[in-house]
Amino acid sequence: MRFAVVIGRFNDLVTDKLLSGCQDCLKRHGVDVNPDGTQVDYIWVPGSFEVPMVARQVALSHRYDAVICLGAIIRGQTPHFDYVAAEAAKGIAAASFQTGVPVVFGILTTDTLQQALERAGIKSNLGWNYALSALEMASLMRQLRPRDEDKPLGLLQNNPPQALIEG
Ligand code: INI
Repeated sequence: MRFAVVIGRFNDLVTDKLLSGCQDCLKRHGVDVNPDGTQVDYIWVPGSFEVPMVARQVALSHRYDAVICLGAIIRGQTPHFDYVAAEAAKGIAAASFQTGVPVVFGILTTDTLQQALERAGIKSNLGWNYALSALEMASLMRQLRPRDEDKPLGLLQNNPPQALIEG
Protein backbone atom coordinates (compact mmCIF):
# COMPACT_ATOMS: atom_id res chain seq x y z
CA MET A 1 0.00 0.00 0.00
CA ARG A 2 1.08 3.57 -0.61
CA PHE A 3 0.15 6.64 1.43
CA ALA A 4 0.56 10.39 1.12
CA VAL A 5 0.68 12.47 4.30
CA VAL A 6 -0.17 16.16 3.89
CA ILE A 7 0.88 18.19 6.94
CA GLY A 8 0.17 21.79 7.95
CA ARG A 9 3.27 23.60 9.23
CA PHE A 10 1.17 26.07 11.28
CA ASN A 11 1.39 24.97 14.96
CA ASP A 12 4.16 22.54 14.02
CA LEU A 13 4.86 21.95 17.71
CA VAL A 14 1.63 19.91 17.51
CA THR A 15 1.68 18.65 13.92
CA ASP A 16 5.22 17.25 14.28
CA LYS A 17 3.92 15.10 17.14
CA LEU A 18 0.82 14.02 15.20
CA LEU A 19 3.14 12.95 12.40
CA SER A 20 5.26 10.88 14.79
CA GLY A 21 2.15 9.09 16.09
CA CYS A 22 0.99 8.49 12.54
CA GLN A 23 4.37 7.08 11.46
CA ASP A 24 4.55 4.88 14.55
CA CYS A 25 1.19 3.27 13.69
CA LEU A 26 2.01 2.78 10.00
CA LYS A 27 5.39 1.25 10.90
CA ARG A 28 3.85 -1.17 13.38
CA HIS A 29 1.47 -2.28 10.64
CA GLY A 30 4.33 -3.11 8.30
CA VAL A 31 4.53 0.09 6.26
CA ASP A 32 7.98 1.45 5.38
CA VAL A 33 7.68 5.08 6.57
CA ASN A 34 11.13 6.14 5.35
CA PRO A 35 10.71 9.36 3.28
CA ASP A 36 13.20 7.95 0.77
CA GLY A 37 11.25 4.68 0.54
CA THR A 38 8.44 3.78 -1.83
CA GLN A 39 5.43 3.57 0.48
CA VAL A 40 4.92 6.99 2.07
CA ASP A 41 5.33 10.49 0.65
CA TYR A 42 5.25 13.55 2.95
CA ILE A 43 4.06 16.95 1.76
CA TRP A 44 4.27 20.00 4.02
CA VAL A 45 1.98 23.00 3.39
CA PRO A 46 1.76 26.38 5.19
CA GLY A 47 -1.38 25.63 7.25
CA SER A 48 -4.59 23.62 7.52
CA PHE A 49 -6.33 25.91 5.02
CA GLU A 50 -3.97 24.69 2.27
CA VAL A 51 -4.22 21.01 3.21
CA PRO A 52 -7.39 20.11 1.18
CA MET A 53 -6.12 21.54 -2.10
CA VAL A 54 -2.93 19.49 -1.96
CA ALA A 55 -4.75 16.42 -0.62
CA ARG A 56 -7.12 16.53 -3.61
CA GLN A 57 -4.24 16.91 -6.04
CA VAL A 58 -2.31 13.92 -4.67
CA ALA A 59 -5.51 11.83 -4.50
CA LEU A 60 -6.19 12.65 -8.16
CA SER A 61 -2.83 11.13 -9.10
CA HIS A 62 -4.26 7.73 -7.99
CA ARG A 63 -0.77 6.75 -6.84
CA TYR A 64 -1.94 6.36 -3.23
CA ASP A 65 -4.32 4.01 -1.43
CA ALA A 66 -5.12 6.76 1.08
CA VAL A 67 -4.17 10.32 1.91
CA ILE A 68 -3.69 11.36 5.54
CA CYS A 69 -4.21 15.05 6.34
CA LEU A 70 -2.60 16.38 9.53
CA GLY A 71 -3.07 19.83 11.01
CA ALA A 72 -3.73 21.72 14.24
CA ILE A 73 -6.22 24.58 14.38
CA ILE A 74 -6.23 26.33 17.73
CA ARG A 75 -8.87 28.90 18.66
CA GLY A 76 -7.58 32.45 19.10
CA GLN A 77 -9.28 35.72 19.98
CA THR A 78 -10.84 36.22 16.52
CA PRO A 79 -13.22 34.24 14.23
CA HIS A 80 -10.23 33.18 12.07
CA PHE A 81 -10.33 29.71 13.68
CA ASP A 82 -13.87 29.11 12.40
CA TYR A 83 -13.04 30.02 8.81
CA VAL A 84 -9.90 27.87 8.67
CA ALA A 85 -11.58 24.90 10.43
CA ALA A 86 -14.69 25.01 8.22
CA GLU A 87 -12.71 25.14 4.97
CA ALA A 88 -10.35 22.38 6.09
CA ALA A 89 -13.23 20.05 7.01
CA LYS A 90 -15.30 20.80 3.90
CA GLY A 91 -12.29 20.63 1.59
CA ILE A 92 -11.04 17.32 2.91
CA ALA A 93 -14.49 15.74 2.62
CA ALA A 94 -14.78 17.07 -0.95
CA ALA A 95 -11.33 15.72 -1.88
CA SER A 96 -12.41 12.26 -0.79
CA PHE A 97 -15.82 12.35 -2.50
CA GLN A 98 -14.46 13.80 -5.73
CA THR A 99 -11.60 11.34 -6.13
CA GLY A 100 -12.91 8.14 -4.52
CA VAL A 101 -9.64 7.92 -2.59
CA PRO A 102 -9.90 7.84 1.23
CA VAL A 103 -8.71 11.19 2.59
CA VAL A 104 -8.41 11.08 6.38
CA PHE A 105 -9.43 14.13 8.41
CA GLY A 106 -6.54 14.36 10.87
CA ILE A 107 -6.97 18.02 11.73
CA LEU A 108 -7.16 18.78 15.44
CA THR A 109 -9.50 21.64 16.34
CA THR A 110 -9.06 22.74 19.94
CA ASP A 111 -9.63 25.77 22.16
CA THR A 112 -6.08 25.78 23.58
CA LEU A 113 -2.54 24.67 22.81
CA GLN A 114 -2.67 22.50 25.93
CA GLN A 115 -5.70 20.59 24.59
CA ALA A 116 -3.93 20.10 21.27
CA LEU A 117 -0.74 18.81 22.92
CA GLU A 118 -2.77 16.41 25.07
CA ARG A 119 -4.18 14.89 21.87
CA ALA A 120 -0.80 14.84 20.15
CA GLY A 121 1.21 12.80 22.61
CA ILE A 122 0.81 13.98 26.21
CA LYS A 123 -2.29 11.86 26.95
CA SER A 124 -2.83 10.07 23.67
CA ASN A 125 -1.65 10.64 20.14
CA LEU A 126 -4.48 10.95 17.63
CA GLY A 127 -1.90 10.71 14.84
CA TRP A 128 -1.96 6.97 15.56
CA ASN A 129 -5.76 6.86 15.14
CA TYR A 130 -5.63 8.81 11.88
CA ALA A 131 -3.10 6.33 10.46
CA LEU A 132 -5.28 3.43 11.57
CA SER A 133 -8.28 4.99 9.78
CA ALA A 134 -6.17 5.28 6.62
CA LEU A 135 -5.09 1.61 6.83
CA GLU A 136 -8.67 0.47 7.38
CA MET A 137 -10.13 2.63 4.59
CA ALA A 138 -7.36 1.71 2.14
CA SER A 139 -8.02 -1.97 2.73
CA LEU A 140 -11.81 -1.54 2.59
CA MET A 141 -11.69 0.41 -0.69
CA ARG A 142 -9.45 -2.28 -2.21
CA GLN A 143 -12.07 -4.89 -1.33
CA LEU A 144 -14.86 -2.74 -2.78
CA ARG A 145 -12.95 -2.05 -6.01
CA PRO A 146 -14.82 -3.58 -8.96
CA ARG A 147 -13.03 -6.61 -10.38
CA ASP A 148 -12.73 -7.21 -14.13
CA GLU A 149 -15.10 -10.17 -14.03
CA ASP A 150 -17.77 -7.94 -12.45
CA LYS A 151 -17.77 -5.58 -15.42
CA PRO A 152 -20.33 -5.95 -18.22
CA LEU A 153 -18.79 -8.01 -21.04
CA GLY A 154 -18.84 -5.10 -23.50
CA LEU A 155 -16.65 -3.03 -21.20
CA LEU A 156 -13.82 -5.54 -20.94
CA GLN A 157 -10.75 -4.07 -22.55
CA ASN A 158 -8.18 -6.17 -24.43
CA ASN A 159 -10.28 -9.16 -23.55
CA PRO A 160 -13.12 -9.57 -26.08
CA PRO A 161 -15.92 -11.90 -25.07
CA GLN A 162 -15.60 -15.44 -26.44
CA ALA A 163 -18.84 -15.03 -28.42
CA LEU A 164 -17.32 -12.15 -30.41
CA ILE A 165 -14.11 -14.07 -31.17
CA GLU A 166 -16.06 -17.06 -32.38
CA GLY A 167 -18.07 -14.79 -34.63
N1 INI B 1 -3.57 27.32 10.28
C1 INI B 1 -3.58 26.22 11.04
O1 INI B 1 -3.24 25.13 10.59
N2 INI B 1 -3.96 26.31 12.35
C2 INI B 1 -4.36 27.49 12.91
O2 INI B 1 -4.69 27.50 14.12
C3 INI B 1 -4.37 28.65 12.10
N3 INI B 1 -4.77 29.93 12.67
O3 INI B 1 -5.28 29.94 13.79
O4 INI B 1 -4.65 30.95 12.03
C4 INI B 1 -3.95 28.55 10.75
N4 INI B 1 -3.94 29.62 9.96
C5 INI B 1 -3.20 29.65 8.70
C6 INI B 1 -4.03 29.13 7.54
O5 INI B 1 -4.14 27.72 7.60
C7 INI B 1 -3.36 29.48 6.21
O6 INI B 1 -2.11 28.88 6.12
C8 INI B 1 -3.21 30.99 5.99
O7 INI B 1 -4.44 31.66 6.22
C9 INI B 1 -2.75 31.28 4.55
O8 INI B 1 -3.70 30.83 3.60
